[in-house]
Amino acid sequence: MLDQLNDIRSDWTVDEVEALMRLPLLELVSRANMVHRAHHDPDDIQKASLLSIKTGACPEDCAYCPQSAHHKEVELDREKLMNPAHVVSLAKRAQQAGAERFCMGAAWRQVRDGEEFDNVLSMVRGVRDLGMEACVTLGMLKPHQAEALAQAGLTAYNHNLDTSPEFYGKIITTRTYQDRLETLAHCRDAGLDLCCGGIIGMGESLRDRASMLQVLAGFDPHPESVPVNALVPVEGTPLEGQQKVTAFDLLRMVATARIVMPKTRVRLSAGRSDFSPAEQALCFLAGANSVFYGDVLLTTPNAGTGDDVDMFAALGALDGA
Ligand code: SAM
Ligand code: DTB
Ligand code: SF4
Repeated sequence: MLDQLNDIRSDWTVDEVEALMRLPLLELVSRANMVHRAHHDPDDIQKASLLSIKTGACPEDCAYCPQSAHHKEVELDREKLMNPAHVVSLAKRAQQAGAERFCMGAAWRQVRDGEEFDNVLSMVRGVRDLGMEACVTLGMLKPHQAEALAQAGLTAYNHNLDTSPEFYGKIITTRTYQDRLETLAHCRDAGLDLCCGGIIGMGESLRDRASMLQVLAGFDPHPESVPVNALVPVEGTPLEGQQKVTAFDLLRMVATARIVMPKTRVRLSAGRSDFSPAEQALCFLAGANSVFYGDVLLTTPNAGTGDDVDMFAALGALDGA
C-alpha cells in the first residue's frame, strides 16, 4: 500500500479512473486522504485571489461563460484591459487579506503581441515584486509569448481543458481540444507551471469526468494545479438551466483527482459558495488544498472573505487546554 501511495503515474486508463470515481464514497475519500497525507501537509490550504483584468466581449463561444460575445442575453458590463498599476494595487490588497497567489484573467481568444500584452507583462512583474505567486489566463499562446511570460517571472499559466475530449464539442465550437493542448505544451516548454482543470455540472457523464482526469493525469509531469469548477449557471448562457452539482459529485471529483495526481494542488474553484463549510471540509479531507479567495471570481460572486475567515478559523487548532 505504501508503495502505491508514493507511485506517481502518467499511464492511468479511463476505466481505472472511472472505477476509482465509482467506489463507495467513504472508501474513495479514505483512499484519497491517505494519498493526500503522504504528499502534503493537510493543514496547508493555498489561497489564490482572482481578478478579471479584461472583461467580456470574448469571440469564443464557450457555452458556460458569461463573457462570450455569442451570449447576447447575458447582462455584463464589458471592460477593457485594466491599468497595470491599478492591478498591482489590488494584488497588494489581496495579499494583505491573506492571498498567496494572484490570478489574472482576460476574456481573450488568444494573446496578441503589442501594448496590451506588454501591460500584462508589467502586471506579472508587479505582482511578483510583491512576493506573491502570479498566474494569468489569457487564452491561446504562441511559444514566444509563453517565453515572455516566463521571463517576466510568471509562476503558472491557467488554461483549462474544461471537460473530456468526447464532450468538448457540445460546449465549445470555436477552438479545438488540440488547440488547448498545444498552448499547454508551449507553457511547459517555456518552463511555466501549469494550472489546468475543468468544470463539472455541464451535462457531462461520470465517464466524461473520468476521461478529463485521465487526460490531466496523462501529462508528465502532472499539472502543478488543477482547478475543479462546479458550473455557475449564469442567466443568458446556454447552460443557464443546468442543475447544480451536489457536494457528493464534487467530493468524488476531488478525491479521484487527488489519487491520480498525488502532488498536484487541487483547487476548489467556481461554485464553491454553494457548499457549506462542512461540505468543503470533506473536500479538504479528500485532498483539495487550494481555494479561490476573495468576494468575486471573474464576474460572479465567490464565497465571501468573511465567511472564509470563519471557516478557516473553525478548521484550525483550538486555543486553550
Ligand atoms: N479566456 C481564457 C480562457 O478561456 O482560457 C481565460 C478566462 S476563462 C473565464 C477561465 C476559465 O473559467 C474557463 O476555462 C472555465 O473553466 C472557467 N469558467 C468560466 N465560466 C464559468 C462558469 N460559469 N462556471 C464555472 N467555471 C467557469
Ligand atoms: C478557473 O479554473 N476558474 C476561474 C479561473 N480558473 C480563471 C474562473 C472561474 C470563473 C467563474 C465565472 C465567472 O466569475 O465569470
Ligand atoms: Fe472567452 Fe475564456 Fe469565456 Fe471561453 S471561457 S468565452 S475563451 S473568456
